[in-house]
Amino acid sequence: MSTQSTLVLIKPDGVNRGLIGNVISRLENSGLKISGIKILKINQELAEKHYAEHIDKPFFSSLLNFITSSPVVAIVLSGPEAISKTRSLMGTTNPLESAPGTVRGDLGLTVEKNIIHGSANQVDADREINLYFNEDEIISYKRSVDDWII
Ligand code: IDP
Ligand code: MG
Repeated sequence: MSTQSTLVLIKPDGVNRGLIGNVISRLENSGLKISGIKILKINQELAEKHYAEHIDKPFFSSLLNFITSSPVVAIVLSGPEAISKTRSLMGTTNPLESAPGTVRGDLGLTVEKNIIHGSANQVDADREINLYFNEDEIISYKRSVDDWII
């Protein structure tokens, strides 16, 4: 078990549907800790960097339109195995196949508008956190409840 940090986005559909609180509750309830949080509108340049791995996919331009269409909430989430734990709380990419109890399984219906992003691995997490946050925007702190979680 290693302590990790991961980047989460509540995508434009989640923000516009009023699901920010719902999604954050799910993440917080797991015991993971919010160490950075902001609302921002992703511009074209940031979107291209964020989704660079998908540049050749047929859905790339639609994905960029979607992710830049309206604000997102960006979160740095930290804790034991935060990267894979967050991915399992999110559910699989296509909400129609995501398990009930996951963010996408409970709240989504289509593969593009799937509410949440979470970094896939350690390399992506480090890269993505750097895209959205300056060092002084990430706060390391202890909660008294941590002793009951970790
Ligand atoms: P992930 O978000 O579960 O890691 P990726 O395969 O990395 O999934 O895809 C990034 C994002 O691109 C997805 O979350 C979704 O919003 C969008 N996407 C993925 N596959 C498709 C598709 O087949 N059609 C439209 N959009 C897609
Ligand atoms: Mg991905």
